[in-house]
Amino acid sequence: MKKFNHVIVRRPSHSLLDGITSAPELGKPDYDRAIEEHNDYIDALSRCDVDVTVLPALEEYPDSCFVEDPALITRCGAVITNPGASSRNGEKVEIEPIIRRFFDDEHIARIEAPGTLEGGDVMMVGDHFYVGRSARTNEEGIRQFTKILNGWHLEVSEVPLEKVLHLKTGVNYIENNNMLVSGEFIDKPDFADYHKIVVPEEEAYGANCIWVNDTVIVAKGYPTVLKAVKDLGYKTLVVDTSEYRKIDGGLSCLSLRF
Ligand code: CIR
Repeated sequence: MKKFNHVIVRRPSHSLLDGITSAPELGKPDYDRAIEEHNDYIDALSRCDVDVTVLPALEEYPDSCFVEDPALITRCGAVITNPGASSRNGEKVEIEPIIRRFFDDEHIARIEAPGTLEGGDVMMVGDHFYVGRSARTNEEGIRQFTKILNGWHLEVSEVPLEKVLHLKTGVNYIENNNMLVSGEFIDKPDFADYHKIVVPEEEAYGANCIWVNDTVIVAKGYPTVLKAVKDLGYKTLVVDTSEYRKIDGGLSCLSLRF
């Protein structure tokens, strides 16, 4: 099934080494390796029947390669978010002109202060959007987001987060009613009706897979996840994201898919 036509990615900057991290014990990302991994990521996406827009690096924003966070794109329109991390907030200004290449004024909405929201907290399941209430996405951001999406006849429901950074850090929908769940999401009633692939604790990072037009891209080094996805009959591609993991990033954060 072809659902996505476009993907937007942004090249990692040298300042990536100063990206926000909750795991300093993993060390700083290696820039050259991060570039190689980014090339492989673009290559994998290019094999999924989408056109890929590659944006230049932004040195002033260390986390700006995580292009999923400053915008959220639906089949009805785009939302420029208001990132809750202060060092990332200006990324919304940088992404807007790119979104304008694809959507006119009537189909672009914005989350305004005091509302905050980051795209990593939004998971699309058809026309239903789960939004995580997190350290980055607040109640007012969710209120505005719900109003915007309801205006486009799309549904929204809130999922409170307890431990992880973003909703999709721990739960990801790979179509056909299949959902990868780890940690705090395994028993959440919100996801009771899906076919759940329960990701073991030691592979929790691997729960962040992306479905792109019938191919599931899986992070390198998570064999249980890879096998479970393959067993469901999906085509898979594996991409190493080791350098992005060091600053809490993963496969979904590195692109906007629509
Ligand atoms: C941050 O803390 O904002 C970045 N270091 C990682 C962002 C990951 N984005 C995502 O999960 N959508």
